[in-house]
Amino acid sequence: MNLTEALLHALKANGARQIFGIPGDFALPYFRIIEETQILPLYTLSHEPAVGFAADAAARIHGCIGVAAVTYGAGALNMVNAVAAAYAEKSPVVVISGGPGRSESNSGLLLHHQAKSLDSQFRIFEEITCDRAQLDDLVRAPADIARVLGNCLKHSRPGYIELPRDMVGLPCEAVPALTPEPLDADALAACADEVLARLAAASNPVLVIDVEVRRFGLEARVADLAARLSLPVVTCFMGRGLLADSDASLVGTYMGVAGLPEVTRLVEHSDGLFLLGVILSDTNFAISEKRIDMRKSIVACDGQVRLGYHVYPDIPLGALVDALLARTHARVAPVQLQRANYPHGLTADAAAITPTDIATAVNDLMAAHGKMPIASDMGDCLFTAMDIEHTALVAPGYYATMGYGVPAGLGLQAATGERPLILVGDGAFQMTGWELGNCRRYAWDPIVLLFNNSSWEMLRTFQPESRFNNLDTWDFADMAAGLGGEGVRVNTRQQLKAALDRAQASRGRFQLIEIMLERGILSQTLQRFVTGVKRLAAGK
Ligand code: TPW
Ligand code: MG
Repeated sequence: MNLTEALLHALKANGARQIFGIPGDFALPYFRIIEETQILPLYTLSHEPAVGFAADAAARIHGCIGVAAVTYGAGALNMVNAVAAAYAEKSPVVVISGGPGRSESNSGLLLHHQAKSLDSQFRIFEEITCDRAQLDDLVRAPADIARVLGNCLKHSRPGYIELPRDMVGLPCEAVPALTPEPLDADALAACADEVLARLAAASNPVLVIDVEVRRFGLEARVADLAARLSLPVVTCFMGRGLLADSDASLVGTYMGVAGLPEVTRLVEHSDGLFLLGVILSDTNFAISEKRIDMRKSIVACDGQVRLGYHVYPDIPLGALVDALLARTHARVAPVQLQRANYPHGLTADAAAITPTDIATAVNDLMAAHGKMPIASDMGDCLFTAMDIEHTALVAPGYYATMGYGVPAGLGLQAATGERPLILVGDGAFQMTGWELGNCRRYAWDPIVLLFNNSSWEMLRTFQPESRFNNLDTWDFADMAAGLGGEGVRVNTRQQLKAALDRAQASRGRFQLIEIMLERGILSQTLQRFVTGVKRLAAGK
C-alpha cells in the first residue's frame, strides 16, 4: 500500500467514517487517492471553516475521529478557528494537510501559500492540536500516524498530519493497531473506593456530566451508574444533549443564574457534587448563584480525578466509570425527580414570534414525529435550544464561535444519515449559510430554523447603545431556491407552525424557515444569562 492508503486505513480502523475537505494543488495528489480508493467517502464543501466544523460535528456525534482534509497554507490556515474550537471543546478532529514536496522545500524560492517559513503552518497548528506529524519519512510514517491518532483519541483533541505532495503515492507499511495504555490498577481501585465513599457520605449527591462522557463513548455506562447509585443527573451547558436517549434520572441543564431555578438549587445545594467529564469553563460554571467550591467536589476530567485537595493522575474517564460500575450492584430504587418542564402546545395565532415560541414549535414537532438531532450556532438560537426537549445536540457552547451551525448540521447528516435540525442566527448565517448549497449533490435535507432579528442581538444585550449591532434585513428565504433548497419567511406563530409541518413532510431538499423576530426579543435563558453576566462583571 502507499502512504495515503496507510493513513486512510488507519483513520478508518480508528473510527473515522468520512472525510470533509477542499483540495488545492498541494492536496490534489492525495485527494486523488482518497477518491479512487474509496476507503472513506469524501464530501467537499465550499469554505475551509465549514470543513473543520463539519468534521468536528461528525466527531462529536459519534464520539470518534472526524477528518478535515485541506491544502497547504490558504486552506489549512483558513481552518484555524474551527480547529481551535475543536481543541477547546475536545473534539478529536484529524487535520490532513497537503504540504510542499521534499525537492520544493530545498529550492531556495518562496513557495506559494507559504506564510513566513515553510514550517509556519506546522507551528501554528502546534498551538491547537495535541499531536502532529510531517510524514516525510516512509519508515517512520506508520508509527507517527499511530502516535498522532492514539493521542487524538486519548485526549479527545485535534491532531495534525502533513503529507508532502511528492510522497503520497510511495510505498509504506500498514499503520500498527493502537495498543491500550497501561493502567495503574491499584491507583484506580483506591480512587474508585474513595469516590464511592464520598458519595455515600453526602446527603444529597448530584452527578454533573459534560462532553467527555460522549467523547469517550460512556453515555450508556454513565446512565447505568447513575441509576445504580440513585444519583440525579444534570448536564453542563456544553453537555446539553447528553443522555437524551437514556432513562437516566436526567433533571436538566445547569446554568447557574441563567438556568431553571430548580436545577440551580439542586446543584448548588449539593454536598456531594460529582463532576464527570466536565470542561471547567466560565460558560459552564462562572454564572453560579452561589460559588461552587471545586475543591470540595469530585472532579473527573482531563484524564485525572480530583477529590478535595488531592489528585489521582492518569485515571482515564472510561476506566473510572468501569471501576465504579464494578463496585456497585443491583439497581436501587430509582430517584424520584421531576424532569425540567419544557414548553409544549404552541398557540398557532397571528401573534409575532418569540424565541420561546420557536422552542415550543420544535417540541410539538418532535413529540408528533420523533426526535431530531440538532446542530446549533452561537447566538440566541443556542439559548433557545435550552427550552427544547433533550435530544442530541452539537454546539459551540464554550468556545462560542459563530458559523458552526450550518456546516455542523451537514456534518451530522453525513455522519448519521439522520435528518438534522439546524438553529442559526442571521449574523451567523451570513458567515457560513452558503454551505447549504452543497446539500443537493449529497442528498442532505436539513431543516434550518434561521432566527432573523436583523441584528447581532447577543452583542446588543451587552452594549445596547452601539448602532453597529443593527444588521440589514437580508431576504434569506428567497436565496434558498438558488442554493437548491426551499425557503419560506414566517412572521406569525400560525405561519411558523404551518412552515414547520410542511418542512417536516418535505424530504429531499433542505428546508429553510426564515423566522422574523423583533430586535430586542430574547429567549428567557439568554435574558437571565445576560443579567447574570452583567451582575458578575459588576462584582455584585
Ligand atoms: C466567529 C462575536 C457573539 S454573538 C454575535 C457575535 C458577533 C452576534 C450573533 O448574531 P446572530 O445571533 O448570529 O444574528 P443573535 O441571536 O445574537 O442575533 N465572530 C465569531 N464568533 C463570535 N462569537 C463573534 C464574532 C459574537
Ligand atoms: Mg441575529
